[in-house]
Amino acid sequence: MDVNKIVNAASFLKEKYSKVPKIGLILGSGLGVLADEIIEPVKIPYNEIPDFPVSTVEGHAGQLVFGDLNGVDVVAMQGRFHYYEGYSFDKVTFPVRVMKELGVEILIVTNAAGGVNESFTPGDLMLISDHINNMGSNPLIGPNDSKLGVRFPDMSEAYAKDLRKAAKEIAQQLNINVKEGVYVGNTGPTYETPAEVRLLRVLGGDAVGMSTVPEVIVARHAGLKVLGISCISNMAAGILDQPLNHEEVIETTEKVKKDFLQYVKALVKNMA
Ligand code: R1P
Repeated sequence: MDVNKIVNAASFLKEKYSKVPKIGLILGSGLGVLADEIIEPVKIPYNEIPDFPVSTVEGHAGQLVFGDLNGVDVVAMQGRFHYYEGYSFDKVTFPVRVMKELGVEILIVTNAAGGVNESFTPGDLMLISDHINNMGSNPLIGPNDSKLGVRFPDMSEAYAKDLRKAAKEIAQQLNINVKEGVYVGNTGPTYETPAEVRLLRVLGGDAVGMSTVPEVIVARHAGLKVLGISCISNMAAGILDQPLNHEEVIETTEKVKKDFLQYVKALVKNMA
């Protein structure tokens, strides 16, 4: 990871938005609507930001949105990058490095995920308690720049306990039913086979997707606190007798929009 590129991208963004965002949000498939809630938004398309990749997946708009979300200065990624798009892990996680450089302290990472835990229902929100890196590699492989973080980062609390505790309390106050579980990150772009889903369940996975894990590893390396939320967009393969497709993923996120928006806005306010 080239520190100069991180500083350069952050300097470019600081010229467009002079306040310091305290919270960064990565909005998953179909969940980008949250950025539309930002007041007086400053929107910067990814293709204008030096060294930023561009979004290629449906449901990922492809811009950074800075501004006030429920009284808090934030920066939101309306669209994320995935390893299966052909981007290196360095590219996939570059925005997290840039957020850190901008002054972000807390990262809220969201995604659409398949339910592996059979007690889940499509449309459930799940707080990520932990993750399993099943992507066959790690974004920190390569020389370590100690300016960015330590060589061997601790991952015993990848998703901050205090943030999760507060998030559970807020869900109760809002009367939103929020599950908790382990997210498994696969590379995709294929959805899993039924046999793979059975394996992931044995391994302790509750939900599965193709993102989040590299971003969270880099966020922890950079010293950011992380809260993760999955939207269970469908049941993973083999649980229901039906094929999976991305349209259904987007449709389900559309259905939970109201709860998701209300919940994340309340979380942001509480964190500030
Ligand atoms: C598959 O439908 C897509 O939805 C999820 C998967 O990771 C995959 O990209 O997207 P997000 O993880 O970006 O929410």
